[in-house]
Amino acid sequence: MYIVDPKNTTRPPADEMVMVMNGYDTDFDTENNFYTVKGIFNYYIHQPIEIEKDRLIRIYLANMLEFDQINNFHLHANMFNFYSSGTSLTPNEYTDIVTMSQRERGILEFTYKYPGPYLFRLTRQSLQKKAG
Ligand SMILES: [Cu+2]
Repeated sequence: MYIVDPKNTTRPPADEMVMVMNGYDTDFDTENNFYTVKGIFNYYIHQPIEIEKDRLIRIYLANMLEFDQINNFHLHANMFNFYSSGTSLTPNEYTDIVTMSQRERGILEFTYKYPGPYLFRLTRQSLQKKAG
């Protein structure tokens, strides 16, 4: 994924990640048999992504699905600001689900206040602190 920020503007500080939605046609019948985020089927069910409570999270999301015309992404127990194509600093909508056509991209921004069985596991340590 190639990210281009708007010229002369900056988004607020956040822990950022890239998510690419795709699928696998394992029997070559031009229909997907498995759907994934970042390539590994059901990976985040057992390995939730660690995020910091109340920290702004930014996901650069791309739908690279083949064969299916659309795909969607949703959060559990939370809402997010969605910036279609990521070309503006003003969100297009505040929602808990976004439906994207093939090759569509966008940016999600959200925070989590409460722990729960999500795609994300809340921690007190941010991703940036761990990386540094
Ligand atoms: Cu779900």
